[in-house]
Amino acid sequence: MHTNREVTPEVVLPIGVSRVADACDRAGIPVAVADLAFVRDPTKTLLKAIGRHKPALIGLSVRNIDNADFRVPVYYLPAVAALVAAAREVTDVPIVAGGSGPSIAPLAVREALGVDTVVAGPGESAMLQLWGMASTGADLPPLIRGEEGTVHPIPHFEKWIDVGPYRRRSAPLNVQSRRGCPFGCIYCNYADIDGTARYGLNELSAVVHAIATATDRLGFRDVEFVDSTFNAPPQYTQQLCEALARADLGLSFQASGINPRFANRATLEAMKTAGFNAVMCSPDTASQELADRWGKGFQVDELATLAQDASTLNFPAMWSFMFGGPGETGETVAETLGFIRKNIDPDHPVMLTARMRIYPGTSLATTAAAEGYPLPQLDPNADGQFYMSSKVDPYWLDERLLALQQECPNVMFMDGSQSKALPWIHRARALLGQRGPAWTTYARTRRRLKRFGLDR
Ligand code: B12
Ligand code: SF4
Repeated sequence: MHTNREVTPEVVLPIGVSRVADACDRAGIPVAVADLAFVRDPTKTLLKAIGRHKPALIGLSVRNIDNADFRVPVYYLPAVAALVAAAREVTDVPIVAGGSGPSIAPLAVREALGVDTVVAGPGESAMLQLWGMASTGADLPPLIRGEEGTVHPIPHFEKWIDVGPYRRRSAPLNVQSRRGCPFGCIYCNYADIDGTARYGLNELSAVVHAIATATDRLGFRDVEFVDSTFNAPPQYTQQLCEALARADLGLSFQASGINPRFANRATLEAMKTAGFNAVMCSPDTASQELADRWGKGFQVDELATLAQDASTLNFPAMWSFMFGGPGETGETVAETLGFIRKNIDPDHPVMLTARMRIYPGTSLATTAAAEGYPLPQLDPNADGQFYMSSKVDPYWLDERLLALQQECPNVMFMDGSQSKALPWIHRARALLGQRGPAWTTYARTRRRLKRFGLDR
């Protein structure tokens, strides 16, 4: 069952659950997927699906725990827990939860949802194991860790869900070419979700073939790489771009997770030639001291070159900076703000966040605990769930960020991406056949609004 109903900043095709369903299908296990993303009454849809398919095991895909946004926090798990409770009313078959949410805090999510078992990491082989146990009537363990296994770049979405509503909301087709990230930034849990910190690279020909055939079958023209880092390892990225360029599929590509360390001009050029029309880059800081301390693995001059190259190559880029992490001081805040003003193209959106969400198992959680923060909770509204450096006055910081956001039309806060207008903008863009992410027009739109005095 696909439980993610979030529609901002964009709807996302359920790649994880579709991949798990594919794995069960390949193993000869009968599967059906209930997609709750757009239904009016998710409980009703769920109960109807249970009545119709009479499952022997129910698997829930849980993507988001929360939105990691200090200003406007959203906690997603209570809605999923309500679904579990409703299912329990009509069936006593085991209920399993997997996805990035359960991978981040497996046993806490198990408790919050009231499910029997959680799968941490990749779910393909884990679900087969659980099916094996359930079929023999054995008790399922509370937690099972998924193995890395083969990365299937694009699942057979159409076998499990109706992709039409996603396409009509401008969702790109998501593809994963590699798993894992070895960088180890202090707040990051991607290695837990991917089940590995080492890169698990897919065959280039398999990735290109999957993209060519899936876009053909499903009618998507925008394709988004959901790899934890897209441009590392650099040689693989270069070869992937060359292979995409050779295939000349007439598609638009996007990628997030661009690490400035390897994003040289040649990489950007190769991406452009391949058909990339947008990238998201999260340097988080432009202070060298903090980049080192936060484990970001890049030099600030590499970041400056990347910003310049993206600008001169006219390559739409969205930047994300996070303030208030360990070691942040007034000086480092000023450094990063100065960098944004000086180096980021005024047409490229910059997303600002103040305070770091503390997820369990990260080195940030250890730092926070040593400084007296309460234990990490799933609910972002609980006290002390966002880290703030004691060397910065939070009010001063918020004022500085607000001043930048008001001064620069390309600067936004994270909650800007939760705007209620966004779903309508996505639909309009799909109707007009516009390609690429909606944020590419953010700065221009705000400049226009400012001219007419309509911008706050
Ligand atoms: C790419 C990405 C995005 C892109 C998505 C683009 C797209 N077209 O899909 C964008 C930038 C739009 C985005 C937005 C958001 N994202 Co995001 N995103 C990611 C990222 C990097 C990859 C996700 C992905 O597709 N992975 C590939 C798939 C194949 O893996 P998977 O879904 O995890 O599935 C595997 C397992 O989890 C498991 N599994 C999945 N389902 C099931 C079901 C069962 C039954 C079982 C057994 C197993 C299982 O098996 C699968 C196959 O191996 C992850 C970080 C990461 N490395 O996972 C964050 C991540 C998923 N995002 C996150 C968040 C918070 C968000 C936002 C809420 C941020 C915001 N405030 O706007 C939004 C929400 C968007 C939405 N509508 O839900 C969090 C979610 C966890 C949390 N903190 O609560 C993550 C983990 C980042 C983080 N560490 O905080 N995101
Ligand atoms: S580079 Fe990105 S994915 Fe890798 S550890 Fe850092 S934040 Fe996580």
